[in-house]
Amino acid sequence: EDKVLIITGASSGIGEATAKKLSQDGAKVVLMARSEDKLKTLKQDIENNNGEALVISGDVTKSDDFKNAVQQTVDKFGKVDGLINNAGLMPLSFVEKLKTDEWEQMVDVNIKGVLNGVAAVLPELKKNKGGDIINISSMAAHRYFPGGAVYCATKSAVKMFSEGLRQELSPKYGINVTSIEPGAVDTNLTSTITDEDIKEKMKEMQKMTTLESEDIANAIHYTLTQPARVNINDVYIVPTEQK
Ligand code: NJP
Repeated sequence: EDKVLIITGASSGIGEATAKKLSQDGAKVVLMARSEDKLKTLKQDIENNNGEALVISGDVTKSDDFKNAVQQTVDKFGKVDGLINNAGLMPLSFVEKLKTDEWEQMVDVNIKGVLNGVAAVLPELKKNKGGDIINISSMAAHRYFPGGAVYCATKSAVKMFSEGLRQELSPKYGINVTSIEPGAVDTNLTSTITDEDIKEKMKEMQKMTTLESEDIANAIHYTLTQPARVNINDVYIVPTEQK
């Protein structure tokens, strides 16, 4: 498909796998994250497989970075068809440890990052009279897990914001909105955890067979390739071993 799609957090994990999957199917992918070197390597890889990609070094917590990303996308490809709000952090900890800087980071990236993205891209999607917004929420939007009080709260916010967006935008502008809610996926997401108690608990979890980033990329691809009349509201996808 000939869609132009901005993917945040494209420098690793789910974002990287999604960029590869969508570009293999003909989408022009705009790779946004802070690690420019990793994005350049990914762009090369995509181009080696006959795909097209644009690298945007940017921080989703900065609304100007997002506005710049949208402008650069329009300059290069002439339009924006969709946004995959995937960038996220998960520095889990128990609330009583009061790791307030980490709470703030999660609120900034996981929630404000999504809002910044929608604000930047919406004028373009309205102009096109259609498009796709895919927000990566989590299984954590449905249930608490140890150390996840703040993370779960941010992902619940993303899920509910997605539903509000869908109801406001889908009937009026034909902009389809989806919340993707994965269980455990084998990525670098746990690398931001500083709480030693949680790191111990994570070792237990890591014995479980998890999903691969490609499984989520496939779900995103499915969502994006439905006819315009179909809105996939939520994709709740977990490893078979996860309760
Ligand atoms: O994690 P990881 P995932 N501005 O760490 C980027 C959700 N999820 O692929 O800026 C811009 O490999 C960072 O890039 P960089 C999860 O909550 C996951 O698992 O270069 N980008 C990197 O590319 C998250 O929303 C699981 O450091 C920023 C990316 O985010 C999404 O899946 C389960 C940024 C993180 O890649 C992708 O995470 C679940 C910023 N300020 C939901 N800060 C799971 N893995 O189990 C970070 O339910 N990034």
